[in-house]
Amino acid sequence: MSTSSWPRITDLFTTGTGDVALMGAPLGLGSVTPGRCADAPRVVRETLKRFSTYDVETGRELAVRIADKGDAPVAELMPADAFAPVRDHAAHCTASHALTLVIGGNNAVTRPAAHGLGLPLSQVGLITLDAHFDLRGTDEGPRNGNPIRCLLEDGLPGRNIVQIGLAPYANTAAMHRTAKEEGIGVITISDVKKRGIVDVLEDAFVRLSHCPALMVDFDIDVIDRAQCPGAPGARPGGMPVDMFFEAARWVGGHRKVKLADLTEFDPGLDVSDITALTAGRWVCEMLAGFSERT
Ligand SMILES: [Mn+2]
Repeated sequence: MSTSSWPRITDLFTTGTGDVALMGAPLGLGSVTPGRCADAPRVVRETLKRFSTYDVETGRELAVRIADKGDAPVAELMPADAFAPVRDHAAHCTASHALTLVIGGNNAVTRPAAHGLGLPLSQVGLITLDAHFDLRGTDEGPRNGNPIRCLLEDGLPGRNIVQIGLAPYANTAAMHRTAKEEGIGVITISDVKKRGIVDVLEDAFVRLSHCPALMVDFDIDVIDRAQCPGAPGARPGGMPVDMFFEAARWVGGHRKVKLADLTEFDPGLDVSDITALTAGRWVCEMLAGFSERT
């Protein structure tokens, strides 16, 4: 199949000015469960060759130009040392693009990515789709289990945060208490399944209406493990993958969203490319949402 007869998402990549910036943050060290999250940006770019630009559901052809801004040089670094490189790489992207997609890396990339918006944290709203609060202690420095705690300590107000998809028996009572005390919005996975993701996201955007800029952390472990084997933290009973895609398209469509990250994809755990193809489709859905921005 030639490029011309089967246009691929990768054909939308440009070395010139793009509408959307894509960057990798191959941070693999500092995970609660050691693994190969650092390989994810490479695998996602490779997998994007398997996606066409045509959405048969809407009859629309994607025509967004994607500026591939390469990877932040963090593959061998611990999260503390990766902070400045990821922040600066993200800042370079967000300064000249309406939307930046950050392919992690473990969830420790979310903290520097938030700083990469280049705004005071008081003006930043953060939505997480994640099975976990990520409020572990910071005694041993930043890790993939504590980016939200780190951001609170950095000065991100709890009322600027909404966490969606929290899983039972995957978090502690102390974390839940902290989230409530800090004013974080908490929506469990069963709440999302009952209400639907768009209803939940609409509420989250109202709650964060005081924030001029939003970022969304898509921790892929929010997805049901059977549909997402390549994420160490994913559990049975998680979010249906269709709901994850619906969320990506909806979020991508909103002007206030300046950055979205996809974290915790570990290609070393993947089965039959399920998670790689999920990550690739996430990029497509973010782009489709972006295309519909008004
Ligand atoms: Mn997480």
